[in-house]
Amino acid sequence: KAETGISLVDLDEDGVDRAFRADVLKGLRQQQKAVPARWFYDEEGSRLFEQITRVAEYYPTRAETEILGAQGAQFADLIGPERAVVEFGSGSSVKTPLLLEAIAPAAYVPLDISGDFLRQSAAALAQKFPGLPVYPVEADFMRRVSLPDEVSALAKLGFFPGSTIGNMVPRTAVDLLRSMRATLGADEGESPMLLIGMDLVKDRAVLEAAYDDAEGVTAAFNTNLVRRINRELDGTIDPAALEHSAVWNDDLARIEMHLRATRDFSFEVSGEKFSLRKGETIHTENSHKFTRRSAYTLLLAGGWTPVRRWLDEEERFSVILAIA
Ligand code: AVI
Repeated sequence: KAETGISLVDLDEDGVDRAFRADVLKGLRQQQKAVPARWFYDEEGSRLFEQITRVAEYYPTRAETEILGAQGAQFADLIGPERAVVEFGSGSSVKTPLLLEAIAPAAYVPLDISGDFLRQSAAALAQKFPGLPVYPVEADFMRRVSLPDEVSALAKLGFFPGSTIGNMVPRTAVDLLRSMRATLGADEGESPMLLIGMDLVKDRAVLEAAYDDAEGVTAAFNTNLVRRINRELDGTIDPAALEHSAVWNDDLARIEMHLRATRDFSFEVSGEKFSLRKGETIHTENSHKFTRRSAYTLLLAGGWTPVRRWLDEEERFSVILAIA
């Protein structure tokens, strides 16, 4: 990347992201074809996700923003002003300023794997909060990250909004929660805290609509993955032969997004041949939903003790403060 000369993306001699190719080929060879949801977020995918957060049926962003706006005084009370806020994923346009305004922290450290996106949002926040030291770190936060020396003496508050934890299966979510403990220095100095957004189990119809909006934005977001595979990995998948599907899996308490074949067809990706029968799917995303107990159990398994929990007026979404 231009400013650092370092990029965390590993490209081969043809400029193909090796991890993307490996994940897609491995996933397509499985009996139940699957591609990890992290590959949704190319430029177009990130733009479509932004658009999803504004569609009528997709309530999580609005509900969480409502909580962050309403509970500022309590956050300030429980968290105090002495901590460095470490955000896992770079600051979204509205949520982060609400937290920073509420607690007026000693420093802000956004972590993101995408350097460009990170620098953009760090610059925007530095402008909005002129007195606040901002130290962006380009890193994969699924592993332990070393934080800048400038914040080593400060206690930390991790911030992980959006219910992004719900896009991981429990064992990956627990690994991440443990990595966060390590990143935030759980075994040194003052115990870190974590403020995390977790979406709630609710009526199936409300959940399925949130992931299959009438405007078709979520469908476009799902199908964009196929366009990305075709473009970046020499894919020959006919997007018109796949339809968007979002179904509540009640046993596992998650919305599953799939792309379902509307006819039998064959295709290639990176020179390898695959086929789908009519009705077969490629599994593209899980979005787990939580109850109070399942959220607390997951946090405890990851080394975090819940301190307080807040809901929006309509009780659709939760924000939980926990301590290591
Ligand atoms: C980013 N993540 C929390 C979103 C979710 O709700 O699981 C991604 C998303 N997928 C479809 N719509 C939104």
